[in-house]
Amino acid sequence: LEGEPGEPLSAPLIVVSNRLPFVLKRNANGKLQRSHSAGGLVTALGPVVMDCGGLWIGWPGSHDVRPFDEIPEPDIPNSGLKSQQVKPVLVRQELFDSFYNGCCNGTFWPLFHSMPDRAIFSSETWKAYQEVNEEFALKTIDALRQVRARLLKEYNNPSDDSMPVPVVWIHDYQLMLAAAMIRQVAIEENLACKLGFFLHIPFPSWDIMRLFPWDDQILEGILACDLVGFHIEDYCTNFIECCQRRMGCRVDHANSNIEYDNRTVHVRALPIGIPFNQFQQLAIKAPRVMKDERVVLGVDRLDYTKGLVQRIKAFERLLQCHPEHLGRVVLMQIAVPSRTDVKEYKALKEEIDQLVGRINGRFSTADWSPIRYIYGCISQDKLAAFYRDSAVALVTPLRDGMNLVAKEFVACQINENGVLILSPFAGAGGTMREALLVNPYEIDMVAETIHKALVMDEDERHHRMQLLRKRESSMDVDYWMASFLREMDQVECAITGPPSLIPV
Ligand code: GDG
Repeated sequence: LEGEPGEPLSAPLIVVSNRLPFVLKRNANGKLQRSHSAGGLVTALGPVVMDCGGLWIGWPGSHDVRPFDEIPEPDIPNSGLKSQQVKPVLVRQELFDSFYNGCCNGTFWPLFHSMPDRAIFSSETWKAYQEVNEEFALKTIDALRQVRARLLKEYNNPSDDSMPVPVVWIHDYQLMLAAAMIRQVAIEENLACKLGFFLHIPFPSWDIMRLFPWDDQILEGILACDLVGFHIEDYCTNFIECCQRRMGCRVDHANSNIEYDNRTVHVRALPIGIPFNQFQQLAIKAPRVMKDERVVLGVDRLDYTKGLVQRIKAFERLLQCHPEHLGRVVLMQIAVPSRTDVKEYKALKEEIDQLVGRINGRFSTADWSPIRYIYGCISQDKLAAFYRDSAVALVTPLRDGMNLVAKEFVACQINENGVLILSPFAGAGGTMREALLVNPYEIDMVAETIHKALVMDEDERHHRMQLLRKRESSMDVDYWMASFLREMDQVECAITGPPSLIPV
């Protein structure tokens, strides 16, 4: 992406995501400070945005930021985006809550995970969703104007063919309408750009999607993009079918392209990866944190899609049916608090608290308890040590876009001793074929699969883990990002017209 000196500048990238790659907080003196977030997306995209002089648009994680506040520079030089590269979207707290807790997490999260009974359909929160998407779109338009002004300055001739076309990359279910609004203004103002969208959660089937009263507007929003990426083929198929049946789109199945509004929308399966080397290095360095016991590990945000209740019940069934594991094996479940102000998440926490208490009461002895349950977040170093030293990882969501935990476990398995148990209902279940796949709803079968993993011979464990590690190390998060941007490169810019000569 980065142009060599003397070469034309490569395409500036504008990333649009619900959250900025850091959180803004005030310190004791009332000064705004950045606290860094260590997610894979940030690690992969941050340096690209930095190097191409791009921009990142998102909510700064706090309502305590006045629009005129400067975004503070990162404390460590070169460790993050410059303040001019960040455009915070600031929305009234009440509106943001209605958008985020209401529409995003109360409607789209359950619906897109094929759990329509949990979804709330409300015209009020839908309106908030539209308004907040508009705010993001307006900031993106500002960013496009800024980028165009810079390009016009750098290229003396505005009709120079080698002038790069800015790429806008929108992320996830919080921002499914933004592209339509961006395209409309970009056409009006002749702001050449390419629009891309990646959905990090599953895309549901037509039968589920059609339950949403304003499904056509969502589809229109996504179809405003030139490139649409999903984790796996199944989600592409669902999206394409929705576009055919609801919007009457013509589809070129052989090339996975949709014709819409006299344009071609490219639909691609681009499975996300993790920063494999980073996790592997953490695992090499991290000191031991566990005692001499065999650990079955679960790591999840506390969310009903992750199948925690079913998993804990399956572990109970294991102890009941295979008492040889009593006193020897421990289920270590890390549950990261998530969406704690939503009623359903509070109820789920209570259910898990009770379940863990009952099972520990049933099986514990003076020097052993079957379940170690951590409700909280642990450091990445510790997490890497847990991944490295566990005998089994239980990744059994009821539904999950991809699931990064399965991949991080594999990256940290430097001794190749562990076994991955995986749900076929996670995107990862489609590619991590050497894992033991099991239906999370079938509790007896999950118990038997844990048993199988615990007694699996060393050769088989090594063989499976080696293959899993090989795939994830080559298809890491950088590979994913480069694949998306390569696809974008091949897409034609549908907003043509020579750039305006009037600098904005
Ligand atoms: C969405 C989609 C898709 C967890 N506990 C701790 C901790 N974590 C980190 C893990 C992992 C991340 O949280 C969870 O990622 P997942 O992929 O499992 O799940 P979602 O948050 O639901 O993410 C998902 C993903 O987007 C990417 O496209 O795979 O399907 O739902 O990275 O490491 N990190 C630390 N301490 C913890 O206690 N430090």
